Amino acid sequence: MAGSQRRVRVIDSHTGGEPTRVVISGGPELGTGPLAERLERFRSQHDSFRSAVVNEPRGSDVMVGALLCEPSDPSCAAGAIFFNNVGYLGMCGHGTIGLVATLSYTRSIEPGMLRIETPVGIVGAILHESGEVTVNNVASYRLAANVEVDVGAYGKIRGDVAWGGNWFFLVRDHSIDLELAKIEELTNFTWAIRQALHRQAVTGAGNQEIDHIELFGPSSSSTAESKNFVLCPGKAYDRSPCGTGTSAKLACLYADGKIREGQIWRQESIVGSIFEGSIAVRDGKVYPSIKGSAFVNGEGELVFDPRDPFCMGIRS
Ligand code: PYC
Repeated sequence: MAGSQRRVRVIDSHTGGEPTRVVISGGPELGTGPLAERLERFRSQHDSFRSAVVNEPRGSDVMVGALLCEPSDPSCAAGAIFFNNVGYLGMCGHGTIGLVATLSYTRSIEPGMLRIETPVGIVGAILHESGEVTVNNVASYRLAANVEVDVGAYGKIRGDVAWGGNWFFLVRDHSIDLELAKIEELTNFTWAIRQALHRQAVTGAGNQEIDHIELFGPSSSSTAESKNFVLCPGKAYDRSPCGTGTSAKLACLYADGKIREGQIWRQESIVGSIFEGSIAVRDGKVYPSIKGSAFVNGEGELVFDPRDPFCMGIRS
């Protein structure tokens, strides 16, 4: 029977508590061309593979997958398509840090600079001698400030719509403490905001759905400027400070004149992990950099047994 079982080699890591499962080999054949096109092939022809890798019983709602791909741009060391329990991510900051730590673990890269192709563009990364990783993200911007949404029983809530590689609704004004003990309340509140945005047709550019909701509050650590809670598209919360969410925050801070080029912004997550963010401005565009650490915590083969009724994951 072992001969008919498909095997998929993966390396697991976590970045500030948020897991990344990198598919090293055994993934679907997506052909060549830009990663945005290969992502569409992944979505339309191999979506069950996504579910098999990250959903229960092999994964969990919080697991983020990264399919390691041959880049179409020869200047890139690697390409990656990120995915989660319900679909695909344009970019993923914690996942890119996890990917770089994984490539270092497999000795595919040495400390220094590299470029990584993603479906939303090429991002830069620096693997520091310390093992920390800086991600130089895609250009990020605030699309709309102080947008009011009617969130039913929660009343009217105001927030900014911003792009950091994914679409975010960023809320400062709310009354829930950002504490792990309040996870259920935070999840219900942010899920209600997401549904309200959908009902009221508040979207990102080109009518793209805003599928990440980010709340801010004071940091519990004297070493961070702010703490966040980020609700991801599949209703799991980000254990890390969210690389693309911190990028969206940096773009809003810049738009408000609250951060200058090179200034450090430390973003604490709901579990207490910290990313160090800063921005560079080129041709009027804001390019965030996010520095953090990831640790490899697992390595192995996923076994796809055709007799297993849940072989391709439990899909909601
Ligand atoms: O770090 O960008 C991020 C991210 C997105 C979703 C989960 N993490």
